[in-house]
Amino acid sequence: MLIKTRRRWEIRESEATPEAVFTDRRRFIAALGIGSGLIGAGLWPAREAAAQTRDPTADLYPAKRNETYKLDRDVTAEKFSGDYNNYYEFSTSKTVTPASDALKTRPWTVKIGGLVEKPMEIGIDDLIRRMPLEERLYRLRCVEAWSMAVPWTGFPLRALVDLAKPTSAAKYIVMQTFQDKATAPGQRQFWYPWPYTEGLTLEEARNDLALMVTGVYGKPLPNQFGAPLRLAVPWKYGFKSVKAINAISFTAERPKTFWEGLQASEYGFWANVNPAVPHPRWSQADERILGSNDRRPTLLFNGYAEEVAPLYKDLQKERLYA
Ligand SMILES: Nc1nc2c(c(=O)[nH]1)N[C@H]1C(S)=C(S)[C@@H](COP(=O)(O)O)O[C@H]1N2
Ligand SMILES: [Mo]
Repeated sequence: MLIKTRRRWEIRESEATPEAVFTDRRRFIAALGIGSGLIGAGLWPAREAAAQTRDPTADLYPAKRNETYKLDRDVTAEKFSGDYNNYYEFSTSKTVTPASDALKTRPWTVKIGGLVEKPMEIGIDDLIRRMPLEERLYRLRCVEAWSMAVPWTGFPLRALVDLAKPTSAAKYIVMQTFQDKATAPGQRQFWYPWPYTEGLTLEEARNDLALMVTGVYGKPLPNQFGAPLRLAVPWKYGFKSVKAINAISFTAERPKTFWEGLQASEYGFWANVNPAVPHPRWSQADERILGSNDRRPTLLFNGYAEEVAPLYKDLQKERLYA
C-alpha cells in the first residue's frame, strides 16, 4: 500500500502541503477505494475517521471547483481554521473541539416554512443530493478582526430558495441553528437569545455569492465548522454565517438576529464588512491572517464589492456596516 507507515507524531500531509495537492491526494485515495481501509488501520485521527465513515454523502467530495471565485491570499491550513472557531453553543473560547463532536449530524432534518408555497421537512442527505455541489475559495472576515481563506463545498443559496418557493409576501430568509441543551452546553447559558438566528434579505440570498456550505477542504464539514449545513456570506462579518442550520423560514418582517439580541449597538442586521467603519470598541481597518502574525488591510465588502455593492444602492439610510 502506498501510505503505509504514518506515525502518530508525524504531521499530516494536509498540514504540510498546499491545499490543491491535498485535494488531489484525497481524490486519488477515493479512486482507489482505500479510504475506509486507511481509516480502519487507524492511520487517520480518530475524530476525522468518525466523520468520514458516518457521512452518507462522502462520495460527493471533493466537488468540482468553481474557478470564478479567486483568492488574493493563500488558503488557510486546516490545522489553523479547524482549531480556532466561534461556536458559542459549545464554547465561548476558540477551542470548540472536541465539545462540538458531541453533535449528532445524522439523522438531520431541515424544516422549511413561513411564507412559502408548501412548507416541507427535508432530510439533509436528500437535500444535499438534490443541490448542485461545487467548491469555492472564499475569504471569511470575523468582526473580531481576524480572517481566513478556505475551500468551502456547497451549493448556491438561491437553489434552496427556488426549492422552497417563497410567496410574493416574503422579504427575508431566516436561518436557525439546532437547539439541544444536552449536547450544547452553551445553550444552558440562559442569557443568550438561543437559538442562534441569522437572516438575509431575499435579494441578498439570491446573490451569486451566498453559499450554503456542506463541506470544506474537499470533504464533508467537520462539526466545528458548522456541520451538516452552514451559511457563507463572505462580504459580511463572520457572525452572519450561521452554523448547523435545521430551520429556515421566509418572512415579511426583518428577523431579530442572535448578536443583535445580545448587543444591537455593536452587531446589526446588515453587518457588511467596511474598514472605514470601526466597531465601537476597535478598528476594522485591518485584520490578522489566521495562522500567522501577518496583518492585511481589510477591504470594503471584504473584497467582494463588485458582486454585492449594487444590493445596497437604495439602502443608504440603513446602518449597513455594523
Ligand atoms: N450557530 C452558530 N453559528 C455561528 C457562530 C456561533 O457561535 N454559533 N459564530 C459565528 C462567528 S462569530 C463566526 S466568525 C463564524 C466562524 O466560523 P468558523 O468557526 O468556521 O471559522 O461562525 C459564525 N456562525
Ligand atoms: Mo465572528
